[in-house]
Amino acid sequence: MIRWCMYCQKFLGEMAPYADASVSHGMCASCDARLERGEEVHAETESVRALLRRVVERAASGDDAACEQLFAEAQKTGLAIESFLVGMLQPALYQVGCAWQNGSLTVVDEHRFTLWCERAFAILPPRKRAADPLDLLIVQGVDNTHTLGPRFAARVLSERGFAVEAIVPTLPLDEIAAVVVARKPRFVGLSCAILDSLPPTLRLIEELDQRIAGKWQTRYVLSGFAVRSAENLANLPSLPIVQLTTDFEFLS
Ligand code: B12
Ligand SMILES: [Zn+2]
Repeated sequence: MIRWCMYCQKFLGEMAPYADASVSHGMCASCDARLERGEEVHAETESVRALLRRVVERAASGDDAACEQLFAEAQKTGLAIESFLVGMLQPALYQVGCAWQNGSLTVVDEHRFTLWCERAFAILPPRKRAADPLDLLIVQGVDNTHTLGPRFAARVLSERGFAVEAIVPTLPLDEIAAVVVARKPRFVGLSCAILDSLPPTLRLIEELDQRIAGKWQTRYVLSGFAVRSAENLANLPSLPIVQLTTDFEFLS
């Protein structure tokens, strides 16, 4: 679930259930303080909804020109990059996934929508290559071709000041091991969008850990939509070196 401040329209972050794309309105600390001081604050819940609605409409029709325009508008209204990505594009993509799943949207529609989001991501101001040693290196879980998730995660975390790199598409194990040894990440994160890739990805982590033994020691996190949406991960074999996570708290 996505949370926005109902007063100033600041993006407040996500909260469980993570697979739920609906928007909930709360209050940010600064509006709370203003209300405490008795200052007048007008609840304004419509502007973010309206922008989100237009993002969904334009993305659905594959209107490339609107892509830059809507990002510019988002910036004009003071939306940070994280708010645009996680507060707007991500819930829109989650909704598209549901619509595709329940048959109200075709694969072609879904591809058009995704391409639009790729474009919107590509027009973000460029970011510098993260310096080594990395806080987090994100690589794809086994058989995961969903590349937006790991790239969004890396961008959001670098906006927050962490040294994060996401490498997509999938790399062979030897290449992953070489990058880990070279870039010395505190954490290696595996991204899984589909449930079926969780068990083989745990095995991949075990192999990777053996491969880098004696050269670099790191910790592992497993995340992505598969982890966020799973109702029950009890059947998943537990691996002491791996932490399953639905958010970015492990970094702080
Ligand atoms: C776009 C899309 C595709 C595109 C991907 C294009 C691309 N370049 O990425 C394509 C068409 C390739 C695709 C293919 C498939 N897809 Co698909 N796809 C989607 C869709 C609609 C959006 C994905 C997305 O970009 N989301 C937005 C991103 C930003 O969100 P996110 O991935 O959750 O990432 C965030 C967090 O999870 C986190 N995060 C992600 N990775 C990591 C890693 C670390 C370390 C950390 C800390 C955090 C983190 O940070 C991100 C930012 O907040 C989803 C719906 C959904 N709910 O996500 C379905 C969805 C993921 N796909 C699904 C399926 C079934 C498939 C296919 C099997 C369909 C098919 N029959 O061919 C194939 C599988 C391909 C494969 N083997 O991977 C299902 C998965 C169901 C399941 N639970 O297993 C979903 C959920 C749709 C649905 N509702 O059924 N898909
Ligand atoms: Zn506020």
